[in-house]
Amino acid sequence: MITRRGFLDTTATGVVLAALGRAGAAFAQRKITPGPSDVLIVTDVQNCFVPGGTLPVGGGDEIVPLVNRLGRAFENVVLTMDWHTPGHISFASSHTGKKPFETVMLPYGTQVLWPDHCVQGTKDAELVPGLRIPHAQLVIRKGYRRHIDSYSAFFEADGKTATGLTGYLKERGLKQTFFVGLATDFCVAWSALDAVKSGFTAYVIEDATRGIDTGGSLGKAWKDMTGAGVKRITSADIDMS
Ligand code: VGL
Ligand code: ZN
Repeated sequence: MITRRGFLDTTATGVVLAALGRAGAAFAQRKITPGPSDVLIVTDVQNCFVPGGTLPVGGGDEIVPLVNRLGRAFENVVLTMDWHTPGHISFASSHTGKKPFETVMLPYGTQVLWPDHCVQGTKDAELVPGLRIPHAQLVIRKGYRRHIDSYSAFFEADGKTATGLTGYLKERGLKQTFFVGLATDFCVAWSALDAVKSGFTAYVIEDATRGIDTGGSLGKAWKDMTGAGVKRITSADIDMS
């Protein structure tokens, strides 16, 4: 649900805009008030991706308070978890002579290789203890097949094996997806791109994400996302009052 603040707005912002006159009104930011068909998708806020974890994303822990605040503004929240088998194909340790952040060619395409991370059932794979969104309704685990990775919460890395999230969101009448979490350039970007492909509107709340940025991946991810129609916003665009 999108509301536009007007001249008759009696909030502090409205008063300031009224004082600025027409010029001010032109800059009036529309805020998004999350409603019943909006869903916040909290991507992989797990111990593995914050400092101290096995694949730490710089500043990954810094987003947690903001993610919690955003969570309170959304009645619908889905959590995702990267959830790999031991010896997963995305681990450099599964490929002789390969080091983390190198790539290999797999039947489904190029795979970046990672340190062993988010192994099923380990402390490393748990949601970060500071994450407080008790009303989250669904946890989607992904990347749980040994021979196929899944950055996206919608489709595994072959681009066609569905996780079930599309059906879940559609059956619940959820239409606008808002992404936060880790990492901007992998699981957040791939999920947001697939959300658009599956017919959802997709927003990425940039200040509630952090990127890995290996080999130019962060710049490429934003280019791909904005090119596909993913909306790049910040938490200031969301009405959290
Ligand atoms: C992720 C690399 C490997 C992510 C998951 O959550 O962005 N990145 N596995
Ligand atoms: Zn992974």
